[in-house]
Amino acid sequence: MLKIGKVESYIREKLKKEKLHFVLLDPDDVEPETAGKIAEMGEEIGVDAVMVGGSTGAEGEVLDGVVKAIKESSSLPVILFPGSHGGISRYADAIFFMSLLNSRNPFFITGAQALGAFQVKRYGIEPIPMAYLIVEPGEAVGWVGDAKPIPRHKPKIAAAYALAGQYLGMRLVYLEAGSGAPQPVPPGLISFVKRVIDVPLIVGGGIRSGEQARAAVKAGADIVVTGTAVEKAGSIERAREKLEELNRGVKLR
Ligand code: 1GP
Repeated sequence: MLKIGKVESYIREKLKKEKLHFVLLDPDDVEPETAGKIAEMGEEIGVDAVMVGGSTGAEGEVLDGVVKAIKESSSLPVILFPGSHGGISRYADAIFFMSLLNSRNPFFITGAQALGAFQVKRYGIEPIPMAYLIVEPGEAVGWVGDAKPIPRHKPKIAAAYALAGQYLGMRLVYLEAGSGAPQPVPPGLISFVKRVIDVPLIVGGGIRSGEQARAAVKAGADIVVTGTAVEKAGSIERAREKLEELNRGVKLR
């Protein structure tokens, strides 16, 4: 069995006490300097990890630059969130080794994973096996990943995929509405999935307010991911306010 590494242990330990908030930074949207500042603020505010990735252009030097800047300015774990095997950086701590289970294209289910596996091993990046499920509308990642997005009013389909992921050995399930989605994953769908699976549940896409973050947690999300709301806040000061608001939403008991 794949050993549980440092970052996954850190996540598991923290989850015994509280719900977690991960900030997603897309190297295609943020400069390394800004990424570093957001990570530094995130650490002060109580964010638990930084995810780095995106569906388009988050590769090579651009990706390395952002990962390095985050590592230099904070001690939060940096977890890669790759759009394909191109989304690997040797400077990251861990990688969500994810399979887009509801893609129509085998490349996103096992192909990119095979192409990236040796790189992950060579660089000693910690792989964390994760089932990745796209819920409507799916946004860019739904289109790029050739997904058949799960209808928002069909929680049972989401739960069936999530359970299949768990039975395939994946240790996390991620429900994704897509970055910048007009609405987050519906709370009813989150709670249905949560009732069926035993592994931690991650929810992201379209969460812009503390209230929405809170609603996701109340419905059963163990980890909430926010990206656009912080990245597009307009200034570093506003990004801090937004991060604080979102973090309060996740951490409030
Ligand atoms: C996208 O779930 C993440 O992969 C975050 O989405 O950018 O809408 O916060 P947002």
